[in-house]
Amino acid sequence: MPSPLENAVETLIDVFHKYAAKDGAPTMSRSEILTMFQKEMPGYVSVRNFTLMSNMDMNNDGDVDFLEFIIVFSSLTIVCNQCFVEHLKKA
Ligand SMILES: [Ca+2]
Repeated sequence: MPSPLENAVETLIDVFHKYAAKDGAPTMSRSEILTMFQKEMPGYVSVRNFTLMSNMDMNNDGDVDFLEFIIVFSSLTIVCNQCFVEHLKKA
């Protein structure tokens, strides 16, 4: 049985390929990214995330590959951890 951390890694891979596969390419288009955020992260869909989304395509080739996807979600995890730590300090 996979551990929670193993599940987290597998989930990132599964989610990327679930949405990247919609148009048959191994990358995510802008519309696939938007659909992913709306379906997988409805609590995170905001102006900030749309800005984040527009920055996901780091090499400006029009699509988001797996490396770009992982870099963004690593950054998002760092920000969420900072919020979590600040919340713990106030508690
Ligand atoms: Ca790209």
